[in-house]
Amino acid sequence: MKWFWCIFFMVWPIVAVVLCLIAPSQGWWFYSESVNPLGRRIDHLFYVILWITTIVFIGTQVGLGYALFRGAQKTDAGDASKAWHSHGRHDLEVAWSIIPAIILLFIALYQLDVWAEYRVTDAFPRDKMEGVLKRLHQVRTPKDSLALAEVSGRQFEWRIRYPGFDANGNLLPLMPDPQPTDLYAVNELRLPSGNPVMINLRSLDVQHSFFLPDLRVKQDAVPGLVIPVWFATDSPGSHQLLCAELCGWGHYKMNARFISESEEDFLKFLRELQQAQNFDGVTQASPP
Ligand SMILES: [Cu+2]
Repeated sequence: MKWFWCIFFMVWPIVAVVLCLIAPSQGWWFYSESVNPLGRRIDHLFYVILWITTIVFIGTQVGLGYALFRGAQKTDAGDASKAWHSHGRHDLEVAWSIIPAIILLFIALYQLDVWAEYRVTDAFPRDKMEGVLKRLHQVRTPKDSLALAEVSGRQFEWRIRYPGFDANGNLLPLMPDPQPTDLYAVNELRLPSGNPVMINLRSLDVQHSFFLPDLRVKQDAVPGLVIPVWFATDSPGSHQLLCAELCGWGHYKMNARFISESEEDFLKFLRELQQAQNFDGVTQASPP
């Protein structure tokens, strides 16, 4: 029976390691590469941690296999049914406390740059964002918001507020509070591609989570807070925008689209949105 358990406990780690080796070629970890440059760095962190845990897993399973194998061979005073007792080893216990502490410290320091760039507002790629805004806004002051849209989670949809245009057709900056000129959309977020862009994330009721899986962007929308979130896409495309927080019975309805497009197409979209929003059905030409 001892040999049965020895073999039983060794089979599953071997199956797990074989599955891990097959997984990358089958796309089981990630279905596709991230379209966001920062997302690819997050993927890299994932793989670094995966390799560390794989090596630790193989090491501990080999140790377990060795202990089971030795235990299966030993008997106490000729009685094969009795367990063999060991009182442990002090030097081994010190080693397996210090080594994990060093590994955790390495992971904590190794991911700091990505974390800071993702979450700390001072580390945001401000220059690149300013570049996009300067091309979109003819009139712009340094105090104006870096955000191009405000995204609000609400049971059960994503409400998007864009800045509108002034009387001369110039795009206005996004104000913290709603303006009469603002433009609105639901469940379709459009932003320029190719450069970092920022949104202000809010919640109008419960806690939601703004999730762009293709970009590896996930941020909770918390009632009472305005949270800046930035991301970028390499090229124009259509991506899923989900809510990743179980926020109520209609949580599944918060399945929206994020469309990244050229800056010209983004401005064209805003102008069409304005035309559709201002259409009174009588005096103006019908919107496209
Ligand atoms: Cu939600």
